[in-house]
Amino acid sequence: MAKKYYITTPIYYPSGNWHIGHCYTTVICDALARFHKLMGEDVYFLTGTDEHGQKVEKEAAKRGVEPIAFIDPLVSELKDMWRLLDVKYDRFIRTTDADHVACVQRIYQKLYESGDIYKAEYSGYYCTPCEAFWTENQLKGGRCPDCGREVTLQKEESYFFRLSKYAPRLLKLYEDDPEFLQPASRVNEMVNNFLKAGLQDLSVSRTTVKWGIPLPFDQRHTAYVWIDALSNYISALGYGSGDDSLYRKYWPAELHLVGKEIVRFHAIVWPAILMALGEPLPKRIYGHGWLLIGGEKLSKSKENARPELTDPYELVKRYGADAVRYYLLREIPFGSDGEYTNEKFLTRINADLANDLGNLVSRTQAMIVQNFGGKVPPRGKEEGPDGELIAAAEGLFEKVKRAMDALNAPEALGAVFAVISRANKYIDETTPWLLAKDPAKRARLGAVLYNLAETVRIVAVLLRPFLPAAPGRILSSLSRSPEEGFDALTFGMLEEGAAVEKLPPIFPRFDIKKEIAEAEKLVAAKQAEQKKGEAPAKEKKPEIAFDDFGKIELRVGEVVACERVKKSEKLLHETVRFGDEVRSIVSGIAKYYTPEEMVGKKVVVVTNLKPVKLCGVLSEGMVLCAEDKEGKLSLVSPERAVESGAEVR
Ligand code: ME8
Repeated sequence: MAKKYYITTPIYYPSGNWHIGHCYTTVICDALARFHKLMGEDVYFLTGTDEHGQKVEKEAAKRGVEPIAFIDPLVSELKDMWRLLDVKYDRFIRTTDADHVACVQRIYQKLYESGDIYKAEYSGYYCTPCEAFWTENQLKGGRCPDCGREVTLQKEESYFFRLSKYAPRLLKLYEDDPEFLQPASRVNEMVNNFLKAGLQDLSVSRTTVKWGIPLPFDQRHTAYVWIDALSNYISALGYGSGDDSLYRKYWPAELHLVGKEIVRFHAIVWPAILMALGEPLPKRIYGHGWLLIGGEKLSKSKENARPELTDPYELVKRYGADAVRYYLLREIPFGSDGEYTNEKFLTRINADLANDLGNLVSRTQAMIVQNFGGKVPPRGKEEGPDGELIAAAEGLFEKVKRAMDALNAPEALGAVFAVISRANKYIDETTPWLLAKDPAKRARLGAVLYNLAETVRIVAVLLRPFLPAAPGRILSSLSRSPEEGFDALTFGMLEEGAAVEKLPPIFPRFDIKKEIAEAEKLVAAKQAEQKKGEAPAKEKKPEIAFDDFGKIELRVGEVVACERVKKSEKLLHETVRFGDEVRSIVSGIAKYYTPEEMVGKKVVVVTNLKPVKLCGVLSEGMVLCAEDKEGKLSLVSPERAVESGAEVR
């Protein structure tokens, strides 16, 4: 039976502004999944979106839409990005999927029944962007230790997970199984920063967040987003459902690949939950480094993700999926951070793809077409540097495999490109252009070109996990299947007489200066457009005399009744009391306040405006509001309690 290989990416926050830092984890997972499929293994590759929580709830409310209406287009964008980058997953899970919701509820129920979840009061610091709780000691200068942003003190009734109970087992796990969490530096981080000090029980429910999964035993509470999110790794396989065949087949996962900032959740909280459920633990968690810009994490919420330079859609459109994937897989030393610049990206793809690989392929094809009528020449006798090239090509699979077992795509690609360089050097050593001039050396020319074509074939097969497009085209040009697999890595399988086609350059060479100048131009144009779109600075009104101001009558009124104005989306009709007097007032605030919210509010009203009728309803005054940059209105109210009818001066 084929070996099982279950691999996961983290599930992404539906935040939009996707940048190439986001692509990093998933492109590596895709390369690993493709590699293991080519190894003949039974692979299941999972990715998806993490859709619940306060952040989404707030963003949706800001836009005046339901959370799901806010999320859906962002999820489509993310899926488009994976399609564009040729990422082939087996399932895209959304935490709003019904089967996931049911599974999370089952997990909570089970932990509640076993006593691992209990009710108490929560008091702690919450970082909304990171959806993470911190104790006072863990804060850095009073701020979130992960992102440096403000935290809020929260107190509420909450259910807790007995995380503290699992600290000794977690410590033992790290000791017994050095493979479990990698690289090793992350183990030290977990032990020194968290486990040594002892773990506190974890608050795993909220009453203040409505956009979440209701707990089955207490519907007033929703599940803490990280428990909801981590559960995706088993809910996607039907854990605990009527059909758990995928779970039985694929769990435990071979690898959870995650960014280093979320190792804490994966290496402490997740195994503890699985221990509490009595389920096996994933075999390996790897915390990779970040793509940096100017030394800082490339991040959607920071200014540094300048779209034209870091937008994967733009990059793939200009340079192709193979190039973007190659850069991500080759350039950043695995496990460490790597600085991203357009220059580094272009330099890397020019040097490796256009020059080294592109030249080897085109020179080999051209010489076979020119000298052998586009037919693979006979293999011939081995001599000179042949043995070294053949050994390099034949030994390549082992090197790539060793690197991929260590998840090290840069090393695997380094090995492939070392063989490509060896082959280019072989051309210089054997000088086939000179051999072609001497009819007596035709057999030798044939042998040299055979060795080159066969090296190109082997290299193409081994590039398949990393680059989804070019290797298939190279293989087809040698009359081989574009899907040629790892069972065809023996040197000498290319058949004499097979047709060889001369392809147009597979990777164009880019003029780096010109490309960068164009990207900068795009950024400037986009910024100018954004400026245009911004509301023009409000013109200052002319100065007025105090007497003019004195003509305006402002009074505090209390809203005693309120309803929507029929046939208008904008207007509310309020009945406002000023001492003994009651007035009818119409205001354009229906987008920002419900009629129920308005009743009982004290508002400031201009009471000597000439009455008008709005949508047929009499308005005898104007309620004052402040308007923010996005045009959102907030009522102006007296800061302390005052009687209705009080004058405002
Ligand atoms: O963390 N460089 O989601 P996310 C490298 N929903 N990788 C980067 C990066 C950068 N500059 N920026 C982001 C979450 N990433 C949670 C996960 S899993 C149960 C819940 C990576 O959308 C990041 O490290 O913030 C992570 O692996 C992935 O993008 C998704 O991050």
